Amino acid sequence: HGSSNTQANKLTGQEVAKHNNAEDCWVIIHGRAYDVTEFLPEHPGGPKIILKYAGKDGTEQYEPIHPPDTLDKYLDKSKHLGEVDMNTVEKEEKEEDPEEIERQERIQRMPILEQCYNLMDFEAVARRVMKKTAWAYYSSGADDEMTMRENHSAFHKIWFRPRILQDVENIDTSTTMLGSKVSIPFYVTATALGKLGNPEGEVVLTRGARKHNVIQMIPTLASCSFDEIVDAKEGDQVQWLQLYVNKNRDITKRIVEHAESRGCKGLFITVDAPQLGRREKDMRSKFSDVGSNVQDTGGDNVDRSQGAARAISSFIDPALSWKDIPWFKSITKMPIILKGVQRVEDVIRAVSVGCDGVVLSNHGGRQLDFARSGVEVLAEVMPELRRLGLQDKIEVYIDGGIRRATDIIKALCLGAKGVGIGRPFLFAMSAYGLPGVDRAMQLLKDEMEMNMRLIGCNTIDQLGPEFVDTRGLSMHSTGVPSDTLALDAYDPLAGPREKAR
Ligand code: FMN
Repeated sequence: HGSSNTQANKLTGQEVAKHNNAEDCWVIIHGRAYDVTEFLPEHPGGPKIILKYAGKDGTEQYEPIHPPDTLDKYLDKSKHLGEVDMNTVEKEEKEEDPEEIERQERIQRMPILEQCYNLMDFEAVARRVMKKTAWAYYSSGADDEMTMRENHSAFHKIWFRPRILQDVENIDTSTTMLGSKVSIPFYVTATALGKLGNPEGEVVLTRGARKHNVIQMIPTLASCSFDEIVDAKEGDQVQWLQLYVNKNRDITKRIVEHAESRGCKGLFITVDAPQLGRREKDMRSKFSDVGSNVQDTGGDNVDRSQGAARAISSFIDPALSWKDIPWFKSITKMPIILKGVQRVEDVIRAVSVGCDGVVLSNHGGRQLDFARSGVEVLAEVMPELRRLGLQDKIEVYIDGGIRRATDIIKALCLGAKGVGIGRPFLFAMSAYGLPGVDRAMQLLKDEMEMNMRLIGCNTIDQLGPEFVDTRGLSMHSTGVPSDTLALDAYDPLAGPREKAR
């Protein structure tokens, strides 16, 4: 066999099906067969998941997790066996999965897009229409998910001190981030595996970002290839690169140089993930997905069937340290920003080693549980930077839990240059595709203009600490006791309505 197979001489499904075990394992991906026997132990996601598809077509499972150039990059050409006549491949008798049937029914009754009035609404819809595994990967946080929820609720501890009678007829929300002009100071932060939520993947976010003149940060672990995401941009649209640093620095160097040559305007090195956090929702949903017939194939000492996240991130270098920063500066002219800084000492150190920015972030609550929210750290960082006269030496961003324009405004008042938003755009994309992303961004813009007006500011540079009351910010326990009499009287706001049956 091997490369000698010509178009006319396609492999048959029966032929491939013979190679169905750990000693002799072929799989079909996108109509082509591959001999992965020797690759099994090297697969970052572990051999089990491949063995589940030994002798079969694994495309559906493979697709969202692997960028299109993966096989060419990592599997020797001699193992590419050529095209398969897909008519001869036995179709998997898919059991009618009752959960899937229910999901399809829910999709039929999905609220129309116009029923989504804020970013939380997209999340409520996505929860009901996404595949369980995809929802688990996107929505999960680490351990007890305390930090994940704190990210959002931290904003509820900051209140406004608006000013009045300011002539707020004209509002301008534009500003610059790392020197690029943007129409509103939020960016689409890096989130891995876009195709879990939408078959087109991250390019949908690229198109949404272009329409609204906001910046997109491209994840190292995108489902689309890096070049596909860059090719999807138009004109002088700005993109940044999020970098997971590989143990093999040659690979990292190639990624960075390539990103710079393709016009990326910022290098965001993720520093909060030397090991991936335990996201139990993700792990549980994956575990049930690995069929019982492959539970004891053996040969794999490390159990890597621990959810999508851990499977794809085993290359990340836990030895990354401050000592590496000068090397990054030597290989690129892009501004260098540390993503995932969590205390003021490290911001000051970032300034001293010549970083251009930091993102105060805890990875959306997916890493260290009980890490503080980005906005709380921001309130700690900015007064200290001002005291030391360093506030103009570095751009400070935050992400995590931002769902309303008031959240953005609070961060800007406290001194952030901009904010990153992750899950809301994933959920908008998963539920409604590009129109969803478009609407989510437009809703934020509308909220932003209205709320700037209501606190009495015309432009971003007018926002400052005098507009917020942050006295409650350090409180990590619950706030006021609930007024139980009021609970009965209060009508909770309802989510988007489903269409009639
Ligand atoms: N951060 C990274 O630096 N690299 C990643 O590959 C990455 N993947 C993510 C995947 C998902 C599904 C989510 C939700 C977050 C991911 N993050 C990643 C973290 C985000 O960049 C960001 O810090 C976080 O999502 C912000 O919180 P929010 O989702 O509440 O807006």
